[in-house]
Amino acid sequence: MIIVAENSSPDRRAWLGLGGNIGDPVRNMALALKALDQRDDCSLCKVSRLYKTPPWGKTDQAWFFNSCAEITTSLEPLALLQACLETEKSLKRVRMERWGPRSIDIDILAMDGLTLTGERLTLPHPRMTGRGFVLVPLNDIAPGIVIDGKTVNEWMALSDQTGIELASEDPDWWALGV
Ligand code: A4P
Ligand code: MG
Repeated sequence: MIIVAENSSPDRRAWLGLGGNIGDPVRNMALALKALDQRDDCSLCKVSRLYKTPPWGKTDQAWFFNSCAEITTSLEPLALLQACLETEKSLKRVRMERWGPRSIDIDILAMDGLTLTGERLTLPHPRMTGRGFVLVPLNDIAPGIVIDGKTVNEWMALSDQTGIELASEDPDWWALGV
């Protein structure tokens, strides 16, 4: 017999962009991925390799580490945003200036088939198609998903990847040592 829980919503795939440039951002990203995976309403499916990237937007700050992950979730978009913000907070992120230094940033890049424009959440992430530090890791795990009419792989080919370096060859960088 199959029992379907009342009020359960179907799982959707979502893609997250993670980054940080103060403290120990690699450890923070690993802890964030584990924390999300431990929730009943999210499970981690794929994690990109780890990249070191020059700062975008506000350039007089330390280089970033960046990665991307694919999860499945039963959460509605705003609840997933809340889960990401709570995870950032639990890792002691303090919001200071826009595009400025941060111990951890978790952006929702896209959710399966959803387009949304709101005060608190815009999907797909409005600036993702122009950012090498998002597209290079996302291309590791989801090269074929279509964002604003082009695949991630096509957007990546059009993006500026100057200075982006692979920081670890180990695909399980996030599973180790934390
Ligand atoms: N928000 C709206 N849409 C979304 C979405 N799709 N995902 C709202 C997540 N949040 C979304 O975010 C501000 C608010 O945006 C959230 O509370 C949510 O309601 P924030 O993280 O507090 O502010 P922020 O990150 O400083 O600003 P913003 O515009 O989100 O910056 P980004 O786009 O996150 O860029 N350079 C490199 N190399 N690597 C980086 O990771 N990151 C940034 C920050 C700048 N330069 C970087 C990197
Ligand atoms: Mg952000």
